[in-house]
Amino acid sequence: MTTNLSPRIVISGSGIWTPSNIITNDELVESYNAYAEKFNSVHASDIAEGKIKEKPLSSARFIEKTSGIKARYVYAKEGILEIDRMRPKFPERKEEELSIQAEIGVFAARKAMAAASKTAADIDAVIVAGAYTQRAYPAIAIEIQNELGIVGFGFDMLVACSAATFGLHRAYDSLKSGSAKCVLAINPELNTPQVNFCDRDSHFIFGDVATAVIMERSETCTSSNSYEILSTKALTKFSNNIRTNFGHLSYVTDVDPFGWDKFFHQSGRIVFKEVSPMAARHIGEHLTSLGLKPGDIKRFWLHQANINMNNMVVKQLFGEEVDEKTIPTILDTYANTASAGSIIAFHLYNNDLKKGDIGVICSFGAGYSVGSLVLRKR
Ligand code: CO8
Repeated sequence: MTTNLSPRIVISGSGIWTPSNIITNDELVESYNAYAEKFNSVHASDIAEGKIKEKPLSSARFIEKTSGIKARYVYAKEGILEIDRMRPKFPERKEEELSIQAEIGVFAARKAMAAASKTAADIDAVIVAGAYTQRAYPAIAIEIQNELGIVGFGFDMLVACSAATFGLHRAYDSLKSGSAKCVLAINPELNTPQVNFCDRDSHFIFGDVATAVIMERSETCTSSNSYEILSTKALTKFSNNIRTNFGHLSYVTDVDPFGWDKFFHQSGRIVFKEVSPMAARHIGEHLTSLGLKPGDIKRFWLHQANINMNNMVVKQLFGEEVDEKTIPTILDTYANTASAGSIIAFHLYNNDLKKGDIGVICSFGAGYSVGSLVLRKR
């Protein structure tokens, strides 16, 4: 854990790029159910003989009740709702063209730079942090750095749902140590290509988005809306309960590179039960280390995987439920956007805080991983 030694480090701007395509629960369930019914009819005899399992039907009501998700933004709607495809269709880009992830990252980055009143010349480090990058190298961060004309260094890092907070931790450490003077941290979360839209248990969970944050030393900050970072704290504990086996080794292990285990899969109920107390304990300990109590916190910008999970985390922290304003949700419109969720919540719900108000950004998910930052409005 790091504490508030000088120099002071601030978040001076954030930005978000939201895809223009929306898929509602009703649309998603209608196409999944048509797919499942066709599958069951085509495989009727194998199902009757017990050779394969019948595909169960999905329900929009179940999705909203158990997760809080009503719709999701997606990079490409085409393909997801086609029952003979069941995956998005993206155009292939040439090597000379800007890659898709770099492009959406740049959209969000430009907004964060404008919010922080920064030009490329002010920034000297770019961190791309997310659940996936579309290739191993060259790093998406270096491509974005080139596109924006930033002189310095850039790198990619993957920590699933905690990538954004862990990326901000790296930005904070770089600024504290002096290895960077202004960091652009970006989360270009393209999740729908890793969703198994044929799986009832997970077909509804994810959406696409890109978020970005500018972090710098307080003496260079000219933003009218900035937050001092009082402290950062990270924790990981290995678990197979949220996993993807997609990767470059599939080529040499002679397995189907797109088999079911190569997509996002999880034991959702177990994750819910194990990660909620882990996150509550983490936040509680972080606050205690700063001499703070949950009641001192004006806003919790929590990871957005499940509204019931967030209510549970806060109930465990406070010992009672708190009002929606204290824990804003964006799940209804964005669904789970992997690491970007807590940053979307921060971006959309921080303007009303007053000088001196304290807030907590906290993510939790695969790994397992939990990452938090305690912020004070300047
Ligand atoms: N429609 C109707 N019924 C359904 C559906 C559906 N779509 N899905 C499941 N059911 C059924 C189940 O089969 C089960 O039936 P039965 O009781 O007969 O066995 C019943 O409904 C209850 O199922 P669950 O116990 O699974 O339901 P839950 O109440 O637990 O809700 C959730 C399921 C919503 C998935 C919930 O468990 C949850 O949100 N858990 C937390 C998970 C979480 O936070 N995971 C983090 C994942 S994100 C992350 O770490 C980043 C990964 C990287 C990004 C990946 C991008 C692709």
